[in-house]
Amino acid sequence: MSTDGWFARLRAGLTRSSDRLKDSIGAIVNSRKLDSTALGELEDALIESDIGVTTAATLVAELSRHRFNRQVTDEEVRGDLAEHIARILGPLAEPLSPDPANRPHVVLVMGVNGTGKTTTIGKLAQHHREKGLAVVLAAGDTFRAAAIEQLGIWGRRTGATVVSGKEGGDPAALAYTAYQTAQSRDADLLLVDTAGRLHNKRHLMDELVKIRRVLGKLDAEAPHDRVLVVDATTGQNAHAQVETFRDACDITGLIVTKLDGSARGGVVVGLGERFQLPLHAIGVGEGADDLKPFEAQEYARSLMGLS
Ligand SMILES: Nc1nc2c(ncn2[C@@H]2O[C@H](COP(=O)(O)OP(=O)(O)OP(=O)(O)O)[C@@H](O)[C@H]2O)c(=O)[nH]1
Ligand SMILES: [Mg+2]
Repeated sequence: MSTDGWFARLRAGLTRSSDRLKDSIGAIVNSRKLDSTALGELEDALIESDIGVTTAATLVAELSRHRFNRQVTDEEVRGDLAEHIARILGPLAEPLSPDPANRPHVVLVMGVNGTGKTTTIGKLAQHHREKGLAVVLAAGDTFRAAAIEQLGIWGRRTGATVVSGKEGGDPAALAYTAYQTAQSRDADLLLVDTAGRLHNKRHLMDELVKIRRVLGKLDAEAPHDRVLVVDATTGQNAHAQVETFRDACDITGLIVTKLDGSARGGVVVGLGERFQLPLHAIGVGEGADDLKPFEAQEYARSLMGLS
């Protein structure tokens, strides 16, 4: 899809977030001076949009440096905020790109239940298949039979090879087999799906650590990317998820899904500023083409309802 098309889609997807911000910023600013009361109210509005307490304070401090006690329009305020947000997130925008030296390049995809892991793997498979890469998918969520079937559908749809085992099987053993399959086929990319829900969180983390350890036996650097998928609609809860997975699984980057239609699209800003992890991509729908590389300026302007 063209860049313009994507931008329009993202802007449409973030409408619920941006409308809320537009309304509240409009009501606060509405051709009055940007004094400390107005700045305080702006900070509250940013917090309510899930940007996060610390980040909202940073943004308002920046705004105050340039505009304190000046007469401003709400569009100027949104423009300034978008610029500051783009500056925070710009250095974090880093597409997921398999290193051709890795045969295969292994991406372990993690996240709590329902965030969009399996769908994201399908979208990544689609994207890399279109670029001509040989892709293998490992059905590492052995907890549910439906999860194995769901990945199988993505495999058929994208022409990726799917390696799956029995329901209840050992995911680490499955990942091991999938790696061997990928290697024997000289595949470029191995995407490993994992369960989101197990008997408890400890169990889940232990399992992920084990998958990582087993893959590391085949290639000391594998899994090369350890990606956490978070769902934007969970808002501030996403922070706790990043913290947990970072500590247990040493995650190397984030993908944020469901930015379409969420009123909590601001969460990306706070996550970026706080964790300083690469933002690989964002999900803006359920379809195969609905994953796009993260672009800071495009996102920031969409969030602020600017074209
Ligand atoms: N609107 C929207 N829906 C999405 C997006 N990504 C995933 N979904 C939907 O979210 C639901 C859950 O997606 P899955 O990919 O099954 O999530 P999962 O993390 O694999 O879930 P578990 O395996 O149960 O942990 C599905 O209905 C997806 O179609 C997105 O970017 N936007
Ligand atoms: Mg899944």
